Amino acid sequence: MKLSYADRAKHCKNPLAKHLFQLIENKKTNLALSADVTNCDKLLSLANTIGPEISVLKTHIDILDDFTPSFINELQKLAEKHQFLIFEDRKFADIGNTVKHQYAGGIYQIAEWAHIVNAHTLPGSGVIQGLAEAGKDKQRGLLLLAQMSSANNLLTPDYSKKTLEMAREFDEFVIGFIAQTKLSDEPHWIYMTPGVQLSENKDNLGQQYITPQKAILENGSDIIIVGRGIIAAKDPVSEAQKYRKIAWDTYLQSLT
Ligand code: S5P
Repeated sequence: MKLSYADRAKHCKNPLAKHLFQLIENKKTNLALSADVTNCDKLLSLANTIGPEISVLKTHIDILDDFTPSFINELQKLAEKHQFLIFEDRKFADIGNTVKHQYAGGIYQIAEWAHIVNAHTLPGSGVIQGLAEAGKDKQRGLLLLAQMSSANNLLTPDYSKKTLEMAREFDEFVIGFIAQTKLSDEPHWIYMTPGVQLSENKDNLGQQYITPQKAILENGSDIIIVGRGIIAAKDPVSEAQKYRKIAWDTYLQSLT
């Protein structure tokens, strides 16, 4: 029998992973919003209106045209108000020393505000060690990219398997994976799946979509990440509610 999110919280070494499982269970939402807009006010407005529907809000801070440090304070207030975690989708992919600076410093100071970040394992485990040096004491969590949604990507099954092995070495900081399918039955890993829309679809730049049902029920994902499926809809709030209900009902179905 599949464990509930609440049961899985008990297996986590990383306090943030524990908190996220509990948050999902309490708020009853396994939906993440990918808030890929280029304007701060637009992002804050999405966070405020869709915040009640989600457990995680994913940002690409470097696509904002009008970023100022005060934007972060506003976003943090909304994360507190609506109880969601902030995931900066930075996809770190360099040697440990460089990613440590990219994570902690620069104009974005990501480690100060992003509960979750992600990294490619291509450079080897130094990328995880470098990020852990800047994030572990702040009780942050790292997701490793084990698979991607885009066509012709180079993340082979062997690469995914080695990514899982690397994660196991650093299971106090790594909380799970960006993946299309679950990689193992260890209950503490959190699987977040992007490339999700209501129908199997593609965009014209290589993105490939699967449905929430396929992601959660067939592929064993925990959290679906939805961007344009919600933000490009006529009514993003009601669309988010629709995705939330489908994702939660599918999770409940997966428990039976
Ligand atoms: O494999 C991946 C990994 C990620 S993090 N495929 C992805 O699409 N993403 C991200 O998820 C991507 O950077 C974008 O922010 C989001 C998908 O957006 P959508 O509009 O296609 O739903």
